[in-house]
Amino acid sequence: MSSRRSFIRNTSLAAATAWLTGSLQKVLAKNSQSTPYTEGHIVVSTWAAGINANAKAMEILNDQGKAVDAVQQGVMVTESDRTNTSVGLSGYPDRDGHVTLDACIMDEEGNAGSVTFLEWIEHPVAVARLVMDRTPHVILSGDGAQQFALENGFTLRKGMGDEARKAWEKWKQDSGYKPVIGPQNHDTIGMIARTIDGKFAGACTTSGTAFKYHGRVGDSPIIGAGLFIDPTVGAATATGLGESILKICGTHTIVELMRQGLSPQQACIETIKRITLREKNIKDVQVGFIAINKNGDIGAFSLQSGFQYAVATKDKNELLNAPSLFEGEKK
Ligand code: SD4
Repeated sequence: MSSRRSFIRNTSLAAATAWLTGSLQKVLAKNSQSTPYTEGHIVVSTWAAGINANAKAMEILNDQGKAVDAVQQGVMVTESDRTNTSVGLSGYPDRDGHVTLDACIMDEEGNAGSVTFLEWIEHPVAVARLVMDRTPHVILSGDGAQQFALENGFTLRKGMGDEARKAWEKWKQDSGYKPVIGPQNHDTIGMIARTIDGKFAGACTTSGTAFKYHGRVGDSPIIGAGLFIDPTVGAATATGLGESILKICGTHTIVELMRQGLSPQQACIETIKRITLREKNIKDVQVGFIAINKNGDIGAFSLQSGFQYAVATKDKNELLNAPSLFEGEKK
């Protein structure tokens, strides 16, 4: 075990907090520059699956499509990817064997739609879009969300992915039916876009934490936690342990910090810092944030190392390693 880990474990919260603050100052000094991309459309997504999703989103933007259509179509690529066990119907189930999906979307005016705890629908983000466009509400949940989807032409696709079923069967034998939420296996897609004319949109979609309690909803479909856009300021989205993100309204915090003048990178770091001040077992938590502002400056930061994000601009679509507070820890 690293000395840093044992230090955190064995000291009082106050001492650990002081240590973390010092550590953060060093990290800030090293990583506080946002990456500037001033020209053209920009699409940024969490994790490696973001590459294919970004490519689709860029295609739509380059075809004069709207930012909200670009992010929706972009993350739908990941929702349909049968190899992804964190997003869509091939995702890991909850502890009772239900794959329950969470998703949300926001457009250039700050309108929002969301679905939580939705079963057997391939594209929860598309349902979230209709909640935004066709209802007076922001969130529909569970059976009600499914009923709304069916009324709007979606069909049920029952079943579980093969890999997810195998993992669940193994988990049932090994776990004593107790969910353990750790830093691994986070591959949720959050996507944010800024168009050439300064408009934002974002989407976030997930099957949530593996083997969670039935009924658990994470940060991803919650506006201000998993995704937030202020049309006059910028956009942010999140991945990782939803409980930690929810407790500090992670993406809303980032956008508000950008409003106060912080760069996207500084805002992501400061928001990670808030999590360190809240969580007792910080080494067991992974959270990653990405953010973008009006100028097209991009920020990305995570608690543990291993968080990757995909950035698509005029000439490139590349996967980057985000700087993190803790280096060399498991993701
Ligand atoms: C959740 N934030 O449900 C999601 C999990 C996640 O990559 O990001 N996985 O808590």
